[in-house]
Amino acid sequence: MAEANRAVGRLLREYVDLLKLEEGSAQAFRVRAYERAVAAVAELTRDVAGMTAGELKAVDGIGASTAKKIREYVETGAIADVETLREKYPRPLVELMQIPGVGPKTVVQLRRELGVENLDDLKQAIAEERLRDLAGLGVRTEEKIARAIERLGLHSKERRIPIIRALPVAADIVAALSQLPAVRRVEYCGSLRRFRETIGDIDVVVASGDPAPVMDAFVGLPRIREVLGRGDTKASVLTDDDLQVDLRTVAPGEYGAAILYFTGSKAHNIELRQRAIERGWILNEYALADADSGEIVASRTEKAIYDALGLGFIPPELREGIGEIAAAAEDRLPRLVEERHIRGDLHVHSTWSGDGRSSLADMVAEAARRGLQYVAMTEHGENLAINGLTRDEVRRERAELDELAAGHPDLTILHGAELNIGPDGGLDYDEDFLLEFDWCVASVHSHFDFDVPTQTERILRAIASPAVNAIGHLTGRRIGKRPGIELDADAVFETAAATGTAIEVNCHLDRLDAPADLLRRARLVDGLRFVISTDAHHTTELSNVTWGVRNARRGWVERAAVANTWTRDRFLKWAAAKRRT
Ligand code: DGT
Ligand code: CA
Ligand code: CA
Ligand code: ZN
Repeated sequence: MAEANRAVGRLLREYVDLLKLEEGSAQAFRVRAYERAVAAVAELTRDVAGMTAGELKAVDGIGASTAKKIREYVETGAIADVETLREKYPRPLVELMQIPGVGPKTVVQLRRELGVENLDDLKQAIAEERLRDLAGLGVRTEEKIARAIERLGLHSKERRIPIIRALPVAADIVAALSQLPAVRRVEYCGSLRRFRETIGDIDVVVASGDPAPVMDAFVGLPRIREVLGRGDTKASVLTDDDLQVDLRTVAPGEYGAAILYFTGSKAHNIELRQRAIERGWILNEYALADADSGEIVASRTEKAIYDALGLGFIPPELREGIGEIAAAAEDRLPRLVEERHIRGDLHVHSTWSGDGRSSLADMVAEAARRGLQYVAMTEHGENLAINGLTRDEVRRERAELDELAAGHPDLTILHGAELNIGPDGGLDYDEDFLLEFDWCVASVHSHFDFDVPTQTERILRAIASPAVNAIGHLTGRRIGKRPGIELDADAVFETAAATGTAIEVNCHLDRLDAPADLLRRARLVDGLRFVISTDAHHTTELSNVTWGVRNARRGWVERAAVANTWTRDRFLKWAAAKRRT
């Protein structure tokens, strides 16, 4: 996506949040209008920087005032209305809206009546039991908010950024630096390269024989708000949306040692260094070298260093110091899934669903264009208000799919559904109707607050249905925004394995669900299968498979356990087997 589109998208998203506070409601007309504009900009294939106001206005979802703001950004690098509201509503106040149960109206009320300006103020007000006396809140709400703060792990001191915010910024920086003639290699490292779901700061490493122009270019990148520090080979900056980026420039011959060191994790590095010491070597960010003579053993590539230490290459997603080094030493690292292994996508929406944004024909064509061998179209079930399909609509979609299939002889199209797991584990439609589908995903879309036994029970009941092939986005979390449901994951995995029900790895960057830590437990369960599915609502989202694969890798999931790496025949036979039980 063009740099300007990304920047405009971010500013408009920020504007939406600010407007919510200004209007005191998330449903206000202006808020809705700009939300549509954000979605429209995200889907634009043209660079907004080259579009006239007239062309912008012609885009579905972009009105006259948005078009004007976009032009303003392109011409001046800022949007005055956003700046004005930023003054009025500082970021710590805006961020309170991330807490489930705290909407714009509540934030405004907390500020007006209790002087709450940030998370610390809010925590203190809760500690003093002052929320319960506010109109419309009460003890229950106060407790709910306290619990949400706790479960989200919102600590004001150690602020972590959801990966969905950090990754595009890092990708832009890497792309910009890679254009420079002085740059030989460049990569983002740190927790982002390990694919942690939240990021403290972004670490970028460059190989260059001539660091000065690289440093100049880095601190001069667009959207840098502040230069925190700058030396000959090191610099730290703050971006305009408050992300810290550290850059380190090294000689090309040290690049492997540098990216190894800056990828971490710290625990992984410490174990590696210990292994080096046992061999009479030292390992640092410059090289693996002999402790006495200083002679370099390896430094140019990570692989050379791992090889010298008697380990195979350890993929970054595994480098957490949780047994991966011992596993590598004994040659029993998991055989991880890779994007090129993926042959099918088993969770895809179209405009038949209320929240789908590309037509059925377009989604199927894109799946074919991407070279998939099988795809399941899984619109929402009828119990999901607004977005779900009636029985009649299901049948009409099936007819349309039958017609589309003729145009795509190399793609097997499954007619599926994404069912809603009800509060008691009930599903949409009825069992006979469900068994007419080729494939069903069942997901939790409501009642996130149940206790562990109730939550677990409802999912086990869904798994018991012969129509349910996979459990979608297992915890329902939105990283940094909504904590997942609490459940007995091991019981779910055991039952899923026993019944031939897959656990989905949802590819949305703000979901990455099931989370990697649960996947590490799941992968130990005999016979449990996974599907890595995009849950795409637009053609562009089919490419999100990259993120699901990286999350599965972080969860130590083996390729062999991922059902949509299998050949079409094997997959179809397996999927059909459960539906016959
Ligand atoms: P973050 O930024 O909190 O999400 O996590 P990281 O892992 O990106 O940590 P960061 O940015 O503090 O440092 C980047 C990498 O540099 C880290 O993963 C390992 C390496 N590193 C930093 N400090 C130390 C240290 O004191 N000892 C060792 N062995 N490595 C370190
Ligand atoms: Ca970092
Ligand atoms: Ca750092
Ligand atoms: Zn879905």
